[in-house]
Amino acid sequence: MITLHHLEKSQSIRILWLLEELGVPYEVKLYDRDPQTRLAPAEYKAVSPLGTAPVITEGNVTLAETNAIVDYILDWHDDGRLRPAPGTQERVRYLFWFHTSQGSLQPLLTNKFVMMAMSARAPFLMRPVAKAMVNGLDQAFFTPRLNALLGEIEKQLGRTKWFAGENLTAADMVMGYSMELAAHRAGMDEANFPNAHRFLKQMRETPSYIRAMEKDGKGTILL
Ligand SMILES: N[C@@H](CCC(=O)N[C@@H](CS)C(=O)NCC(=O)O)C(=O)O
Repeated sequence: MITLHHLEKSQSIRILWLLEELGVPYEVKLYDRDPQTRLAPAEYKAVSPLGTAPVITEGNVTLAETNAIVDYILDWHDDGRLRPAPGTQERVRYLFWFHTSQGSLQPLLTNKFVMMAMSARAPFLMRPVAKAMVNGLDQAFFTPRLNALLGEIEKQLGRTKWFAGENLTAADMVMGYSMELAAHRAGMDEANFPNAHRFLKQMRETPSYIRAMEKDGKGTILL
């Protein structure tokens, strides 16, 4: 049986949602973040070589990396709904958004926040310099790339109910967490991104997502 090692307020919520949606038997082990560092605790880091969330274990398999875990679970438990068939337009959109989430959107968001936090924590006298460097990088790199991506998200969700088409797929499950983050921390507000916010509402009202949030038990997925 799959065990999901679930770190609070982390990308691991996507795997909890996937398992709930598929209705397969699984076990969940809950871990809180270290209160000082806000990173995963030592017992979590001991589970996999990378020490990052999410991680699953099953028999002699230990697997990290969100999208690898999604594909592993779907390889065993795919009921034909969550990965559209090859050769369809849904499949093309699915591939793009499934990989865009972890290949572009999430790294842009994570790196931007790490840079911001770094400049805020710089020693007092260095802070103006650190802030100027981070702002320069943000304007030149993070903001233009993020804006282009958020614009594409908004257009896609103006055309289709979910990312790949009219039905929920695993692309929505991985995009969902990054979308919450973008809405709360990267200026993806409702006035300018109404389709993205319709998606978020629809996600939060999906029964399997509600069950995943109940299992998580923290009431929020954001740090
Ligand atoms: N690309 C990795 C990123 C994993 C990652 O950075 N997870 C964060 C949680 S959102 C984490 O483990 N943070 C705690 C830590 O680094 O100790 C994935 O998709 O699994």
